[in-house]
Amino acid sequence: MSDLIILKLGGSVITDKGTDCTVNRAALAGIAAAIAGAHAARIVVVHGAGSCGHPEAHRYHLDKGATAGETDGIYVTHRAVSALNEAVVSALREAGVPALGVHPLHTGVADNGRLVMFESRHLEQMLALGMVPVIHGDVVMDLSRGACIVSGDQLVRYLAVALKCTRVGLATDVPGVLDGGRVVPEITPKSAHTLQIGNSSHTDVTGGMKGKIDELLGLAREGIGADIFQVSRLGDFLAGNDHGGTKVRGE
Ligand code: IP8
Repeated sequence: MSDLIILKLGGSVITDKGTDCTVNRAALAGIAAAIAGAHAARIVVVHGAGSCGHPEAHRYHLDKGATAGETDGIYVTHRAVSALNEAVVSALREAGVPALGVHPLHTGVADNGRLVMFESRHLEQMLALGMVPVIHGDVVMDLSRGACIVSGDQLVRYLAVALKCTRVGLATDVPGVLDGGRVVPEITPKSAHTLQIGNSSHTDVTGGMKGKIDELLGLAREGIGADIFQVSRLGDFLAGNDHGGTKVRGE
């Protein structure tokens, strides 16, 4: 069986984070061409929200959950990130990739901000049919808080284990994890606390680079490593070549 790759597309790669919901169609076309060229692999795409979801989640304080009668933010945020999902799926399909959008709001349940259930059997079925499921950070019903935001990185961690994936890649707008302006080649649970990791200045309700590393260290502890690289090196990552970025590994 070929590699099963979970590929996370950062929200800042596929949207312009400086403005309200602007899809970066040129970036999407390049990504779609790279994925279309990776014939051998089975791929699940997970994408972040960028400017299509974070501003809405922030505006409606979804980080604090939702209460009865105050639910507009759930609809508005899900609508924004679903529109982005449709743009990602369309770009992939235009490049000949048999992509299909999957919304976590419909298939996942969280408790206190963490996924406690996410149906993945339909994803296995899609992969068996040769399709590329495209999942995204989303608003999800939460047993304690009413609703919460589940980031693409949390989904990556959950799905990598559930689907027993062999490789995890995060395509970002920076060359890797930067410490003092230099790419950190490898991060382990032991080395992580020595790093000074900067965060984006744009609205990000799920913790930016720090939130990403925390999720990936959790995954590394479960035996699945992940690679963080600049989106321009996506072809190298998919081909299994050096990508000049950061590898997150267990001890
Ligand atoms: O961009 C956040 O996902 P992320 C999802 O992966 C929403 O952190 C709806 C803000």
